[in-house]
This record gives sequence, C-alpha cells and structure tokens, in this order.
Amino acid sequence: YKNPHYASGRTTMVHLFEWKWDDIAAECERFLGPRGFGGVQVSPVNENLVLWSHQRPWWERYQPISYRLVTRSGNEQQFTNMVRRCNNVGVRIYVDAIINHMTGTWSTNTGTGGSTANFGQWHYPAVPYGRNDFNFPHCVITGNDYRCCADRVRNCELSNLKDLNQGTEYVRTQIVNFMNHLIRLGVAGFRIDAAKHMWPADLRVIYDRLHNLNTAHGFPAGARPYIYQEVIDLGNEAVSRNEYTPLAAVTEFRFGMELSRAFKGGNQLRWLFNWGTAWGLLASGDALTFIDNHDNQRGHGAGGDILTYKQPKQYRGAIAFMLAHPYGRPQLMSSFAFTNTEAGPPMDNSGNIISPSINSDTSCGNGWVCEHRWRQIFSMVAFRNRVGNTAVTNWWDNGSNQIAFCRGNQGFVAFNNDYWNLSQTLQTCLPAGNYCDIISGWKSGNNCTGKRITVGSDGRASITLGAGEYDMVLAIHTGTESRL
Ligand code: ARE
Ligand code: CA
Repeated sequence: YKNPHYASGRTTMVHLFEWKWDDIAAECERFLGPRGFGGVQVSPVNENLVLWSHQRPWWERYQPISYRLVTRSGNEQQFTNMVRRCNNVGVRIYVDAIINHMTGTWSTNTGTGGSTANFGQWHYPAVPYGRNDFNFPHCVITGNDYRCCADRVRNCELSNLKDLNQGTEYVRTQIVNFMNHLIRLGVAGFRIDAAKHMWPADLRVIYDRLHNLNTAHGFPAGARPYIYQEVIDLGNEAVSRNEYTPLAAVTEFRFGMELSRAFKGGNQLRWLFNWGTAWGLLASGDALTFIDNHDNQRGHGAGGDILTYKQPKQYRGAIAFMLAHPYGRPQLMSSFAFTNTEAGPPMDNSGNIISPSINSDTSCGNGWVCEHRWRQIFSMVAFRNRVGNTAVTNWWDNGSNQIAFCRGNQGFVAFNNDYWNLSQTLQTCLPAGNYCDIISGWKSGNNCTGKRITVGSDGRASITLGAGEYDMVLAIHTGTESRL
C-alpha cells in the first residue's frame, strides 16, 4: 500500500482542493500530464450534507450522507470520465476517503445528491446505516483525549460527526464496497481521512479486502492501491503515527512544520544537512510529505505556523527544498484564495463551483491560486523527475542560511535565506556546459530568460543569489528544460 504507482519517471502529486471533475480532466490533459505530474488528490467524492447555514463552507464535504458519487465537483459519470482521461495522460487519481464518520446533526438534512438523513435516529437510508452501525455509548472527543485516551480518540465523535463502528462486518462491507467501486473506476489509491480515529486492526481488514488496481487503466497486474493515512502526530499523542506505518503510508505533519519553521527564519537552513529520519521523521517510503494542506493552511487540523501561498517567497523556498531533496513522497497544495477560513471555493449564488480560468500567462483566475502552475514550483517537479533516486552529495553551507547541494550528476540547487547576498564558486557535479536556472526564468531556444550558469570541466560554477531577489532559490539540471 506504499507504492503510488505513478507512471514511469513521475514523482509528485498535487491536491486540487475543491476542483470539479471536468476541470481536473482538462487540467490533466493541458498541464499536469505534459508537465510530468504524477497524480492528483481530489476532494471527497461521495455525497455530503449541503450547509447553506454556513454559506456552503469547504468543510461540508467532510460530512458524508451516502456513498453515492455526487458532490459539487460532479457526478459519477463526470468522475469516471475524469479518471479515464487523467490515466490516459499518465496522471493518477487519489480519493480522499471519509470512512470514520457520517455527517453530524444540523438543522438541514439534505445531501448534494438529494439524499436525506434522520440524525436523531442515526439513520442514513441512502447507505443504509442505522443505530447499530455506530459506536456506543455516545461520546465526543475533547482536546485532552488526544493526550490521554486512545480509546476515546477512536470510539468517540470527532467534532460531533457520527462515529461509525468499523469493527462490525456490515460497516466494513459498506466501506469496502465504496472503495472497490472507485478502484474499478480506475483510481490509484486513497487518503484515509481521520485515520487516527479508527483502530489499526479494523483498517487492516478493510485494506486487505480492496481489489487490485484496474489493469484496464494501465496499472500492472497485482498492484495494490496506494494508501496514505491522515494521522496528525507532532508528538505527545495517545495515538502514534507508528501504529499506522505497518499498514500503509502516513501523512508526515512534522515535515511541513519543520520546513516552515526553517524557511521562516526560525531555524538555520544549514541544519537541514541531515534532513530526514535524523529529524525524527518517518522512514522516507512511509511518508506522504507536504508543506501545507487544506486544514493547516487555514488553522484547522494541527494548525501551527505553516507557510502557505500567502508568504510566497518563503513558501516557494520551502517547496523547492521539498522537491529538491530525496526524502519522502511529495504532495503539492493547490488552493483557492481565501481570507475567511470557513469560506468554500469560488461559487455562484446557487452554490455551483466556478471553474478556474486560465490566463494568457498560464496562471489561474476566478479566485484560484493554482500554486502548481507557479513556474518555480512546476519547474522543480521536473527537477525531481529528472534527478530520480540519486543521493544528496556535495552539501555546502555558509554556516548560516545559505546552502547548496547536488543530486547525483543530474541536478544542483542553492538557497539563500540570509539577509546578505550569496556569491560563491560551488561544485555543481554537472557535466561541463551551459544551463538555465529554472527558478529565475526558463530556457527559450538557446537562451535563458533568467540566469545562465556555466559549469566548468571541473564541475564548478559561479553562483549568485542576491538577498533581495524575487526568489531565494537557484536550480539547474541535465533535463531539456535547463540544459542548453
Ligand atoms: C465542522 C465544524 C464543527 C462541527 C462539525 C460537525 O467546524 O464545529 O462540530 O462540522 O458538524 C473538517 C473541518 C471541521 C469540520 C469537519 C466536518 O476541519 O472543522 O467540522 O470538516 O465538516 C483532528 C483530526 C483530523 C482532522 C482535524 C480537522 O484528528 O483527522 O481534526 N482532519 C480531517 C480533515 C478535515 C475534516 C475532518 C478530518 C473530518 O482533514 O478537513 O474536518 O472529516 C490536535 C490533534 C489532531 C486534531 C487537531 C484538531 O492537533 O492531534 O488529531 O485533528 O488537534 O482538533
Ligand atoms: Ca472513530
């Protein structure tokens, strides 16, 4: 369950938060496929409660009312079409699976597909679920439970969301049927929402009943779905991330927390020389890594002081480090712009999501940030694809916030998070020749629109990164996007 089954040469997925299926299909064909992205995490696919009382917040999608594939992102036919079109251009689809709970009690009770629920009776007729399918006695998780009481974290309600009992055969069957339906449609795996709130032994049973990935969508025979479990564990938790790594991969929240701290200037970049398990991070193959996610970019979930698109220079620095360094399996966040942390995606008066528009400079409009279309970010995806599994070599630092390293003989990257300029002759490990920096610009014919770097026969090159430059990163590699 730890292999994402990316198409060959691809390494990175992007969370297209709240995007519609038709728009994702188009994005796979016009951008993600050609640019070498490995996959897309989509927002929850199954029917959720409609919450006009909160102006259709983004979080209504975490309130399932049935397993029918109908949400504001589209219906089953649109979902099916998207998966097919994305797989055809080498981009995998990963579904955010909400299997810990069903929607809690609200004054309205209609779902995005028209299904209803009777909350007082724990009755969800569109599944159907009834009283016996939920944990009893009824209880609600408190902040203190996270530190003391693993059983309460698993058996009580997460923010009043009705807590399913995955220990019963009936509930397991409904969940497995839902997930196998998606596998049949060609998805490559799942984010398991709120995994820490379910017993590992129950999850193991569920995972083991999942079908192999659909070979008609280009997956090899016998391929198991990629599963990454959402377990927030920054330390001092009654539930440990280590209880879940024997099952499948885990979201490594310490990764974004530490890199955000460093790139905000709270820790010197030179300490990143041994980035990885020496920092208390999970084994690389167990870790789904990211800087921000849809929760912590707006103070939900673990919260914390996480870099987002709102601090673009430092954010691009942290993302570049994530993509340049071999540790982990990276996931990019692609946001809609927000000030109100509850607000849903751009929508019309009827609550329909408004599609991102694509500007002539390839950035997005209509309120969509599209970090994955920022040149500094998608260029580093190509860097990561190019350098493959090569190790970090020739680490250099100035004893402070200027660092540089090589990835085999394929790539070289430098960072300057100091208040003074970087100007050094450094070992790049690359073949002699000319390269375009993919951060300050791009290769255009035989020229560079940004910095041009000349690597000598000894592999060394003069590198400059001014403290006042638009970006704090410089990157070159042997791929066609950089090598002249
Ligand atoms: C909403 C309202 C609530 C209301 C509830 C029920 O905000 O006031 O009671 O609905 O009607 C998201 C939002 C929630 C929202 C929910 C349902 O974030 O605000 O509730 O959708 O609409 C814990 C969990 C972790 C979870 C985070 C948010 O462990 O799994 O809380 N993250 C996932 C998703 C969320 C989603 C859900 C789960 C629910 O990514 O987007 O919630 O499906 C410590 C602990 C953490 C804990 C954290 C916050 O750090 O270590 O484990 O995270 O505190 O409590
Ligand atoms: Ca539970």
